[in-house]
Amino acid sequence: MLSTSPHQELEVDAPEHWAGTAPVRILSPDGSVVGDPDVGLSDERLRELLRLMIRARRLDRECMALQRQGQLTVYPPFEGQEAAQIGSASALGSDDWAFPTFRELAAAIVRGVDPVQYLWYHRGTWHGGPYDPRATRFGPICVPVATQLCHAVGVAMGLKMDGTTACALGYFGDGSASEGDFHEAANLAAVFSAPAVLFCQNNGWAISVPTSQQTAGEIWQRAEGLGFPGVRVDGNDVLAVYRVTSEAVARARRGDGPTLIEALTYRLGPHTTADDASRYRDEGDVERWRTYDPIDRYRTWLVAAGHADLDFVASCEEEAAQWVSEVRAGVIATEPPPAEWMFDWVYAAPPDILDRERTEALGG
Ligand SMILES: Cc1ncc(C[n+]2csc(CCOP(=O)(O)OP(=O)(O)O)c2C)c(N)n1
Ligand SMILES: [Mg+2]
Repeated sequence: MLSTSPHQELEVDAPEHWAGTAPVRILSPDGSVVGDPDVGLSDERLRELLRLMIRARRLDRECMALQRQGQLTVYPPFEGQEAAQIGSASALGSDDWAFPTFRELAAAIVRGVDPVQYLWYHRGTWHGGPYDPRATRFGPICVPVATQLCHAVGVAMGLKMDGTTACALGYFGDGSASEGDFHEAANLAAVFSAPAVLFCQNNGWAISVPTSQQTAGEIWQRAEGLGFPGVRVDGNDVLAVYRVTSEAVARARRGDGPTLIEALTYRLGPHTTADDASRYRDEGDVERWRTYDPIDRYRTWLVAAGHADLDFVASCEEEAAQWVSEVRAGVIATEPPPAEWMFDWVYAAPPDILDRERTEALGG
């Protein structure tokens, strides 16, 4: 039992190793093993985690380049957060839902979202619904911070009312944890025992505000006050992230309610391509976090433990390079939609000013 509420006889069933303040960790930054590495995945699925992380990083860097070349309007990079996103998204089943922020392209890849369609959002080709969220159960890209947690908890409650055993995972950041929507969603999830996983990627920053100026306490510990378990995990350790998320998903499926996960990670890049992070942070911190690289750590272990060889690693790199060049070509080939779509589907009876603008823009 991790916590009890003094007001209700609320018993919380959570894995023993969630207790304590040290983050759950299986692999050290140098790839050595400090926890049980058997997370219940076959060799093939263990290799898949590496393959996906390599793909994700290549794609993220390509997106930065595409933005600098004028092919994307703005882009929020996730470099450094690959393990947090891929470990967590890989723990979901196809019936589960995920609700992203604007920085979860790596999680989107795991869910099977078409990356070209995803990037239409950043190309400014569509107003915000580029892919069909129902097809992969991956919610729309969500910029108003923490609002997606309300969607996640609402869907989780719906999945429960429908009598399914599926759950909904909502991603959010350290900065989003200060929003009312976080508290409201978390409290509602607790009171209704919703099958929800609230997954915080504490990447050290909310644009230029460091976590130390965001909260005086620990984000994962807020769960206890709301009556459900919270757990802190090394967010750069893909195995540990997979394990705690799987456990949270299992709790949700059993009907034991929500879990708050705080994955400690780091945003190696700028907030977005519109941000110059050198104006507010020390390059030394970035260099230090590079030594905690999630991909290096996992690859080192995977090869040392005999789950993969160097040929496999090389094939992942080659395959990712090819895949990313196809995504690039798909993005560049995407033409803007017809200009009249800007005016359609807003008003049944458009006001005069919109009619005038329509005539001005389209001619005739
Ligand atoms: C409701 C709302 N307020 C402000 C913003 C502007 N904004 C965009 S991202 C961001 C910081 C988010 O930080 P965090 O939740 O830590 O996520 P990260 O960017 O680190 O992934 C802010 C304040 C917004 N998008 N939505
Ligand atoms: Mg953040």
